[in-house]
Amino acid sequence: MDVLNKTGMGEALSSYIEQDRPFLGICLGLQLLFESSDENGPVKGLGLIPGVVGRFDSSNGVRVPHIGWNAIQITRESQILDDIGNRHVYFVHSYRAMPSDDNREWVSSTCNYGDNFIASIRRGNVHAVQFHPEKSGDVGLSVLRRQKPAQGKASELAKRVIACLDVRTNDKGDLVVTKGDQYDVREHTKENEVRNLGKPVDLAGQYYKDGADEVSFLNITGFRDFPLGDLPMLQVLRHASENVFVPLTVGGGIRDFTDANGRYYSSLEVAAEYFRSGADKISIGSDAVYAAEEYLKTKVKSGKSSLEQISRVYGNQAVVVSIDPRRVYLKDPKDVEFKSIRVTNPGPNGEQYAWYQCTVNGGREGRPIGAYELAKAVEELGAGEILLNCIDCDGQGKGFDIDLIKLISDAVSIPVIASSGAGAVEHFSEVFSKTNASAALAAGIFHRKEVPIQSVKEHLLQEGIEVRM
Ligand code: 1PR
Repeated sequence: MDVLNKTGMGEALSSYIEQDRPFLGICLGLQLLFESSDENGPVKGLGLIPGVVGRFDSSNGVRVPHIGWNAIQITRESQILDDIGNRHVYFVHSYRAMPSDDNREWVSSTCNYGDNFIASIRRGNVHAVQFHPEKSGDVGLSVLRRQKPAQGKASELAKRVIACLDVRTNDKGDLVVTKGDQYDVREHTKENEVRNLGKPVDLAGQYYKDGADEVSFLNITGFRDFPLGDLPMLQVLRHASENVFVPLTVGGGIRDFTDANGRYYSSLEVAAEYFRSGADKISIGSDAVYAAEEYLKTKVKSGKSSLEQISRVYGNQAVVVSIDPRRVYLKDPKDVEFKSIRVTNPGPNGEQYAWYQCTVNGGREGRPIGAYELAKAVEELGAGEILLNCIDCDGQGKGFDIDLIKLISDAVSIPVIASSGAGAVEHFSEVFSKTNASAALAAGIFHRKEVPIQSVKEHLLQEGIEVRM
């Protein structure tokens, strides 16, 4: 709104819309039509539609931000949305407008998430949607192209299935998708080369076609190769986003950095470059661990960490924190000051307890903080979502670490993505039935074509778990 007001565009837009000229607002493009918004505010909107944009209330039992594929209920003929009432569309936001008697003539669909909020509005040629058609796969594209989408069945927020591409430069200098066993990505051969499972842009395009609900790129050597010096990664994002119409997340190397010539780059600049290149969300690993340690030590939010700065500027729905914990078995939970749990499967020496130690630099260094403490701290610092890996399970194909995922997904009220260890379709239904994870991510089984994404979705559907088909 600041920019629109400063440039005179606010007034111009208002008179354009008043004249019923063709308009399509997306996300904030819907919210700014209202009188005001509580986000970073109150901020005055264009005031064309009665109502105030407020924050979701997590005491209604929902995780905030609202991230993922949800169903919408068409309430009135809207021309562009009439055919998508039974399909999932992609939302990512913490604030929403509510229907009321005063704005009834505008509301064309609603969505249920804790309460019924406005999913779209229409009056004459003026349309706006809270969800992202440009990220809603074929259904969203059908809205933009004014075509009829295929039939589907959607009733609530779907559990997401995410394909993850761990990316790094191999010894020949090519950027490849690789995959580790407990984070070790080198082949155990004489050459000891980096495992090469394909090209990042090609695989991302393939997973989009196969039905992935999101694609994540993790620049796994970002902690040592500064991403803005690593232009291929930005190019990967640019090319991938030309053909992938579901959300893209990118992580690796998001931190403040001073290069060899003494030029300083802020983490905000790194994130901005990732967003400009096509990322919808960025993911922070090591730097979030340092920020959480500092916060727990000082009990003060400095506002200076990459996590706090990026979430302040771009909103917490755009900031994922990626956690790389390692399980440490304990004989006695009192042996550590961190949160420990009674494990389902005892350790190698019959230990009944474990804590989950956070690591940095791709699992190379253990830190004095547990996954539980980290998750709660980063939620307070502004993370919008947690990507929960587990070094012990990574690449093992024996299933997710249910104990860990339950611990973390019960501890926070932001969405948690379960990661590491998927080896069969049953592992996905297990994680969704036994924990409060909002999404499950896998890498190896998709790269090696052992289990197609479609089979995961069909299995979940059979098990009565809502998914986007
Ligand atoms: O610390 O901010 O530079 O971020 C680095 C990022 O790179 C972190 O998100 C970290 O998780 C990731 N990373 C670093 N080293 C590795 C490695 O494997 N050597 N990859 C790595 C993490 C874990 C998952 C993996 C799942 C699923 N990979 O992303 O894809 O475990 O695998 P599976 O289904 O095959 O079991 P920073």
